[in-house]
Amino acid sequence: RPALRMSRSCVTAIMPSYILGLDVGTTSIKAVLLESDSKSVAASQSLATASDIADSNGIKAKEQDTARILDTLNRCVGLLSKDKLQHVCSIGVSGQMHGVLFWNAKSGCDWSSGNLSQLITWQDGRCSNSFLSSLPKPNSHLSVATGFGCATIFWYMKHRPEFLKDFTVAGTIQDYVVSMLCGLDRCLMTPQNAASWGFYNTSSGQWNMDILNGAGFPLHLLPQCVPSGELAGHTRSDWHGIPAGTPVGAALGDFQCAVYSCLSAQTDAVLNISTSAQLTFAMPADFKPPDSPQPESSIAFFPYFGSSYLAVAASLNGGNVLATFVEMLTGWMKELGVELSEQSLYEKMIGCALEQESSDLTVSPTILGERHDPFALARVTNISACNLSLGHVTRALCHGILENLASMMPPERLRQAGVNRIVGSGSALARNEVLRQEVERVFSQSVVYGQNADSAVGVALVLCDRLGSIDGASPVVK
Ligand SMILES: *[C@@H]1O[C@H](CO)[C@@H](O)[C@H](O)[C@H]1NC(C)=O
Ligand SMILES: *[C@@H]1O[C@H](CO)[C@@H](O)[C@H](O)[C@H]1NC(C)=O
Ligand SMILES: *[C@@H]1O[C@H](CO)[C@@H](O)[C@H](O)[C@H]1NC(C)=O
Ligand SMILES: *[C@@H]1O[C@H](CO)[C@@H](O)[C@H](O)[C@H]1NC(C)=O
Ligand SMILES: CC(=O)N[C@H]1CO[C@H](CO)[C@@H](O)[C@@H]1O
Repeated sequence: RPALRMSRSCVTAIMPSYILGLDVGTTSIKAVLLESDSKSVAASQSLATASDIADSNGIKAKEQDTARILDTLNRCVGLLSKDKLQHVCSIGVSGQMHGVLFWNAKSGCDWSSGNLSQLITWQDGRCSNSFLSSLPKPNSHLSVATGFGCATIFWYMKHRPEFLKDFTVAGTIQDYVVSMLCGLDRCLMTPQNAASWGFYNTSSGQWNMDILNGAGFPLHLLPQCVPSGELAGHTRSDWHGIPAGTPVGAALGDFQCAVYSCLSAQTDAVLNISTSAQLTFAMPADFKPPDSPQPESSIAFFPYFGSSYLAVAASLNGGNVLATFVEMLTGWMKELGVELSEQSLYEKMIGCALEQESSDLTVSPTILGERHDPFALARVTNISACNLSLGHVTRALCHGILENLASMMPPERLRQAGVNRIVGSGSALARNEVLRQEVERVFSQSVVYGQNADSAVGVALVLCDRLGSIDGASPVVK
């Protein structure tokens, strides 16, 4: 059983002490040092992993080279000051959810292990809809999609059973990092990551053992669950100057940690608009999720800390819609023999929309559909001869992005949940004033900017907040 108590060294140290937060993302690794008293970021490094493996079998695989990810992680931590690393008093790890990799318990406690699979990521597309519908129905409020750990394991079971024979342990990439740091001979997984694999009941905190067993699933590959916010163990040796015996938190989900980094009150919601867009808030403590998956619902409930949940409206259509619009315009201009860079076009376009305060033109911008409604593609309506300027179209496009999000998570619903403030985050919001104006127009809550959702900072904060409740339960919503 992992040690549940936090070392007191963080509290009593005379030297400033730090918490190392690591995020193993889809494209990059981020490492931050959080000063434990002030909770401020003292240092931060990030490196691209460039670890994608080409899909040579034509099975729509999305895989990453695990050795490369680990090498990048080690290089990234190595960029932090040795001086500060020696005063790290705990380590938190978050990372990309849903994905799975396999390793071997016997060789498992070794960074240079030969028996380590590639990472099959959340973007993997090998499980077709017909394959997914051949799987048993999960006893969970979350449905199973391609790229989810359990679906991927089912796929190997059916198509390449010999592959699984080489491995005794499975987990997400962030779980693997924790296993390596602590020298564990198995995988410990929090509900945040377990729920992202499918076939996990978040109410009982258990895998769907009977259902999986009935389908011949290799049960020995299921990780052992520990509560989110608990420790997985202690570092088994010195690592980049961080002393052996440093407590390590069980790995968390990147989404929950990103939210944790900027959700400072139960009455806040987090709005993130970068490539895609998400609006999230913490449900009241007594909330229980529905009894079965609700694929047609625009709101999903992800386990947070303790028995609490985040309500999430995740739209596929965010900054990417504007990027597509800019591409379309530059494409047209090129065809017309006019050269203008995307950057200057973007700036001009935003300038025009700032002058056009509103428009009767209506753009429903869902060029990618939405998960709950994949075939509802984009539409432009209410077109009149006077509403066709670039300012009108851009204004309507930005308004449409927010209207779409508000249709998925109505402002009224936020109000009922007691949310009175929206924390705005993400690159598209940061660089686009029109989008910010539309947030304030579409939602009645007050909006604050400037806090950027960051998983590495979030996971360090989780560990830090645990220090205040050394003998207490898992961290509550701050
Ligand atoms: C999960 O387990 C709980 C407690 O055993 C049960 O009440 C619930 O119906 C199960 N299923 C879901 C989807 O929560
Ligand atoms: C990997 O594990 C299998 C099964 O335990 C073993 O037969 C094989 O030798 C291992 N390979 C390496 C490179 O360690
Ligand atoms: C914000 O969106 C980006 C991509 O669109 C994602 O990587 C990041 O995790 C999101 N953060 C939150 C808090 O949802
Ligand atoms: C369509 O445009 C007209 C005039 O420009 C406006 O009066 C009307 O409210 C618009 N309809 C919608 C649904 O926006
Ligand atoms: C906001 C805006 O400028 N709306 C104009 C759209 O076009 C109609 C005529 O078709 C005008 O009356 C509106 O003022």
